[in-house]
Amino acid sequence: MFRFPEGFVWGTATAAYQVEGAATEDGRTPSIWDTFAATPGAVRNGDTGAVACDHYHRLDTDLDLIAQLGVDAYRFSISWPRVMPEPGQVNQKGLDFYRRLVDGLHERGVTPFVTLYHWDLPQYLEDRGGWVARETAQRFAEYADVVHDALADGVADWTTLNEPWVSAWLGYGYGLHAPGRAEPAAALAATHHLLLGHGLAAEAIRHRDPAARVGITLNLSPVAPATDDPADQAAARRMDGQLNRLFLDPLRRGHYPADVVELYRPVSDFAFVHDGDLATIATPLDFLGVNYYRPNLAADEPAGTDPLAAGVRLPPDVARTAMEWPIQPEGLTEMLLRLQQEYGPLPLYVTENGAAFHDYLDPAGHVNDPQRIAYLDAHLRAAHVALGQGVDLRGYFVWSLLDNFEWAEGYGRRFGLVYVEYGSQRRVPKASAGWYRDVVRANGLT
Ligand code: IFM
Repeated sequence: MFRFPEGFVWGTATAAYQVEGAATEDGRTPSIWDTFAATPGAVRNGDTGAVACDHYHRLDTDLDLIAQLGVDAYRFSISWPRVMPEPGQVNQKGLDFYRRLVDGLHERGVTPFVTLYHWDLPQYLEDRGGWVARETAQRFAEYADVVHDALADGVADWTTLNEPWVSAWLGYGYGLHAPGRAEPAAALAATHHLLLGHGLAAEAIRHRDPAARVGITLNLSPVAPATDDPADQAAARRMDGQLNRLFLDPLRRGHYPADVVELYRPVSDFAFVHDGDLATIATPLDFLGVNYYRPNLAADEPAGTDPLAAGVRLPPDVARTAMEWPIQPEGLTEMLLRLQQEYGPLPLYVTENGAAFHDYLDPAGHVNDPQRIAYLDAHLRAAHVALGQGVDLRGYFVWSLLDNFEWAEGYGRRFGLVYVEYGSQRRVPKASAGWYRDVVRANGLT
């Protein structure tokens, strides 16, 4: 029996733009994702988050689905342009939605875990430079203050940012996510201002509420060289630097990794780093959230899209998800152990883990998803191995509660425990939902 410790938090998660819809209702203004999704060719199939899972109008149904899973906690994000639709303006109707969400969770015995930023920057801030502009970090702290003020009596666990690597590098470095810029120098400045925003927001929340638990969630993934060739080994070090250490080192050690700074010197003078910033960024964390999906294999690729970093290779002969991501649960054990050894001691949560597969509703009205059950089962065992080796892992959240808008991949990639039939908005819990409910009830796997 793979039992988890007493008090281990079992959860599931979503993010505002991926599920809410109601993009123009009750005062919400566009985020960078509304703009990006409206750009021809940016999102597969021209999909947008305008309706998504219509969660904004189906809150009670979705709260009941969460309750049926029997989870302890639900991780969701707040839509910044719903809460602050114009510079300096607070939208009470937007806050009211999250109040109902927090209250509805408590009524069902579920603890809310709030993420303040899951990629939906107000477009009015992007128009002033977005995360490349230092001002955005300050605006983020003000927004954190507003949300905290409205929800603090119902929320103890606050995550500032979700996956700042994705915001900075997919959004500003490679142009694959909103706002669609492809300039490494912009990605570096965005990285710094996101981390600064995290630090300022954490300080703002703690100033108001010393008992608040404040953390950040990173997408972390071990990187191995594709071959023994020293060039590939160097590429793996570069990729690990950009993906993992560029975020972990400033947050946990108060400095950027020297090799990554050297790597990017030709494109940036790092003048955006001001005195005192790194002390703010390294403000103590109450927890670190880890989003784990896959490991990476790096190959030297001087002529690739990111010649300064490395090319990604897929390991041969390894099963993959519908995202083409290789399935390697040992990577989760490896990452959790590394965090404990190199960056600990620190309470950790797996704030996201899950997989997309080609799910479909069968004629009997069921969604049978044995591959997802196998994926989650294997990753929970991998997390359990890390626990057994002393890692301070406090909880695990399945991504995601619902099938939803998978960013540049649109609705074609289904990560949910619950199937969403988008035309009718009917929800059908998949076989994995029943499996997860049993795991939570037993507090482990047999
Ligand atoms: O859907 C995303 C989520 O928004 C952030 N982490 C990864 C998930 C799957 O790609």
